[in-house]
Amino acid sequence: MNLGRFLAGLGGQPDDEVKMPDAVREEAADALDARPTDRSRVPPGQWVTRGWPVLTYGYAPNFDPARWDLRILGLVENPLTWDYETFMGLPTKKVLCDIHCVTTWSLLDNVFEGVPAAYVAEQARIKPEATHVIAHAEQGYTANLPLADFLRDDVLLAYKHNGDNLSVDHGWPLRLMVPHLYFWKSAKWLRGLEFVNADAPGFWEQRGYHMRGDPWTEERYG
Ligand SMILES: Nc1nc2c(c(=O)[nH]1)N[C@H]1C(S)=C(S)[C@@H](COP(=O)(O)O)O[C@H]1N2
Ligand SMILES: [Mo]
Repeated sequence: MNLGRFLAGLGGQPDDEVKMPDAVREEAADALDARPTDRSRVPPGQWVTRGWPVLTYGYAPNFDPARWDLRILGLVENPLTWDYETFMGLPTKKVLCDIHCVTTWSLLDNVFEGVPAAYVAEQARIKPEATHVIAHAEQGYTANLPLADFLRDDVLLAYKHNGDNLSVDHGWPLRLMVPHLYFWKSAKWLRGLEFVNADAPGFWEQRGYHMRGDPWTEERYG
């Protein structure tokens, strides 16, 4: 959580952050950490983090808007390739959600903004035989998910978090956000969505993670 935003919420200005004596800053941070956590929002085996860790296999790729595209392919009536400018003009929405990582941290109260997955599915016109989606990211990272999970109205192709553009480490320019499943399903640096008629394990699923990954029933390993 951003201390400036926290203080602004208390009636101060974000600018106070730079002028604030250390003791005051620490007190404010302690007050923030003492906020009671609503345990009913934390799945079993998870603990709440205040910061947002980075978990990347490999390294964050370079982004060149001139070469970037997003492909919607597989079992669709209308395969699509969006360039960066066109994609950024698509309708967006904001989703308030919690993140649950299989490594046991949860980050509550995130506002992500991006293009709804359901909008993408509607534009591409999914064929009735499609049952699953494979998210394709830079450097060959993939994640599989059931079509029904993809089509939920809180799933986004996201590029903003709490009002700011995603950082490169968190997936800029685009990541999938599937808040109701463990976070490895939310592929960073998303470049394609492939609709298929059989489930097939993605990057982490091939390495032992669960094919679906529901945090509430602890679907951690397959
Ligand atoms: N392309 C790509 N997407 C990825 C990953 C990755 O290594 N590469 N890691 C996954 C895992 S295991 C997690 S927990 C989250 C971490 O996202 P964060 O670094 O923004 O916290 O991204 C997921 N998406
Ligand atoms: Mo993860």
